[in-house]
Amino acid sequence: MEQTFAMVKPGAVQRELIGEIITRFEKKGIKLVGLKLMQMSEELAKQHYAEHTEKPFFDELVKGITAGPVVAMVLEGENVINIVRTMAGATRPSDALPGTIRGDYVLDTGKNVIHTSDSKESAIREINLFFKKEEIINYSLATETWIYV
Ligand code: DAT
Ligand code: MG
Repeated sequence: MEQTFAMVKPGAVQRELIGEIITRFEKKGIKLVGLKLMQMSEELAKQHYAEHTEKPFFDELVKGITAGPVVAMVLEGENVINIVRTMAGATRPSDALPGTIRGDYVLDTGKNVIHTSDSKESAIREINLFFKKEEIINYSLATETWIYV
């Protein structure tokens, strides 16, 4: 089964949106297989956002993601990489549709409440960056037979 990485950013923790965001994934039928509240170091932030090193907003990005605790998670389900990304909504607030997390809670690109992996390669890289193997739990949910054909 496919896995992806998602993170409730510091602003969303401060706005008390952790439950709201996780609830959306649970209601969709996506399984949480890894979950932790943590304070990211500057080093981890730079690694996580390595693809953006040369961008003009990179320093602001690192500062923002380390400004307070985040909630990191590994989510599992069919096509979960694309589905979670779609549920998060577009990067640009004016493109983020209502019903998506960003569409419902974001006005500024720099305070966009959630991170989600954008590809299979990113998902693997990010899961390994944030979670040890033993922190990812393999288990069944009784509801799975009602979620999958
Ligand atoms: P996403 O988080 O949708 O994958 P991204 O990978 O292009 O978006 O950028 C990472 C984060 O950087 C994004 O969540 C918010 C910030 N960001 C992106 N573009 C920005 C911009 N033009 N100005 C300020 N921050 C930006
Ligand atoms: Mg991205």
